[in-house]
Amino acid sequence: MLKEEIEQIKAEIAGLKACSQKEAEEWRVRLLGKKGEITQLFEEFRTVAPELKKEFGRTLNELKQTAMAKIAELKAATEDSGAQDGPKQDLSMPGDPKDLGSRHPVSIVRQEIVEIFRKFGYDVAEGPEIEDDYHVFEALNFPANHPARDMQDTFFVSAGHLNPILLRTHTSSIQVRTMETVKPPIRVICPGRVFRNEAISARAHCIFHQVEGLYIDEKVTFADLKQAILLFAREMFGADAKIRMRPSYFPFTEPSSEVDVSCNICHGKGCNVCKGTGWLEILGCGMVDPNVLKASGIDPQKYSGFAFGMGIERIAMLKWQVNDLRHYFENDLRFLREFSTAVEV
Ligand code: 2NM
Repeated sequence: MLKEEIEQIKAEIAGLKACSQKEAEEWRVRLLGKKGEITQLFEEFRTVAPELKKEFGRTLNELKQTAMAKIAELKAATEDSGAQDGPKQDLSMPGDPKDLGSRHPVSIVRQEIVEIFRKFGYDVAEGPEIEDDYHVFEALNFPANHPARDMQDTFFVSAGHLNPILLRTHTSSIQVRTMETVKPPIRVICPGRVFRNEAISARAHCIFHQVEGLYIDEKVTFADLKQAILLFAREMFGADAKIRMRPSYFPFTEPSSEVDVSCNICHGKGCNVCKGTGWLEILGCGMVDPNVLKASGIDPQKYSGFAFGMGIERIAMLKWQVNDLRHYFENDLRFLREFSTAVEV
């Protein structure tokens, strides 16, 4: 009797199939649960004659092992397939590393410059990269036949008009737009991309970035300009930075000046970065020409102001001793990764 039952269950186990974890578990309960078929056989086994116990005991145990192995197999096979069980994930696996990248050196320096002037009370203004001749040249006191108005130096979008459309060659056009719309006092800093028709070399590119500043109020003097630039240089290049001013010329300022900062590498002793002079040129500046104020509707009798402009790539080259401007535009990861720890991202 017992023998027949064992054979029957053995056959049943051999043909077992399950489509899900749930079904496999139902089979386990049916065979090996408290009231399961095999469990019942162990009950019956108690009544078996002592001389047969050895043999039956062995077959019964074998049956139990076979059932357990089969159930384990069914459970393993249905592990990933059961929609009702949800997908199985190994939560101990390490995550996918994400390459976050880092800020571009030009962005790092632009942000540094802008933050310094923001601290001084300047607002930040931006404007269009595609501009008209009026805002880039005419309102800024560039004479009609100034070379910058030539095709050689400026990218024209549509020439031949009274007021041609062009790519701005400096961000001063933003300042013109500010003067047109804001009543003094004006304190504004204008970062942006500018375009000049230059042959690309280690020192020049046809696209680069500028930050220009403008300060207009009653009784603004050259002494205010000098102090603003000195404080900027100390913030940017260190508390011991010194500046010197050389006379220069720009159409929109009178008088005009170029500014050098003491070389922060050799501290004035002379090295190959400052070419032995102890000084590095950082920006141009001057007192806003009365014609410029007048053109934008500001009374030069009542107001005066100073303006300044600097190339961001140039400052970044000095800061990190980069000797070729083209590195900033080529996006070579070996170069960009050099700056990944320069600031928090
Ligand atoms: C420079 C140098 C000197 C400048 C002038 C003006 C404006 F709009 F007020 F006339 N904006 N920026 C200026 C003056 C820019 O860059 C080397």
